[in-house]
Amino acid sequence: MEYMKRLPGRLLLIIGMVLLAVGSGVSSASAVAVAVPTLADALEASLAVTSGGTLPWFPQMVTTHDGIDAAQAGGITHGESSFMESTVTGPGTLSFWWKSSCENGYYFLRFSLDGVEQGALTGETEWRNMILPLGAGAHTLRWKYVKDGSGSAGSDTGWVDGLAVVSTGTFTITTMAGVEGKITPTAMVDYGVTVPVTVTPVPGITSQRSCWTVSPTGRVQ
Ligand SMILES: [Ca+2]
Repeated sequence: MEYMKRLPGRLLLIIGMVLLAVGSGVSSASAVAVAVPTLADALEASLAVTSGGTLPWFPQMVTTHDGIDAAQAGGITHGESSFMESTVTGPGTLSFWWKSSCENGYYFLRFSLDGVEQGALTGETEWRNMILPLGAGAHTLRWKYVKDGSGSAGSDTGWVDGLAVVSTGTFTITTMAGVEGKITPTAMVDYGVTVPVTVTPVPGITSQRSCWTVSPTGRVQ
């Protein structure tokens, strides 16, 4: 079997597990999480994510970019705000998806990096991808949904999904211990490069639980 993969990160691991489950005749539903315990999980981020303001952000599974889960701003009222924050380490590239549904020109979902606004959404938008270069060192990310003194429109909120910070450089794909099949190549690949991956099951094995990791894991958040 040949699959075209985009690397790296937890998404790769999840997709790999799903594809292998499908290939072996096992239901793919068993590989998809049904619970969303934290904001970080909803964002697919191996980061500490905090929230504050009048009401905090929360994970939900209704409006998402990845079809699974996303973070949503708290249900605030006029003159209030709800923010979500995280700290990441560069150098690398920051990427996330965001979307708003609110009164155009009056309510805003704003994103700031180290206290400097990098962009804002207002009105009804589709999911949009924000990509920013990160310099070396620690950086503070903040998404803030802000309402003015009156009016309301749409779902009256904002969402964020698929938060990732990827270092520049190359990564190694390595099959995990206990594998019942083989994934090739085990090779160095550049982030953002799509490569064919061949999955070879062990003869006689009908239930494959193979998966793989990307290293150095400490550089993929
Ligand atoms: Ca998600």
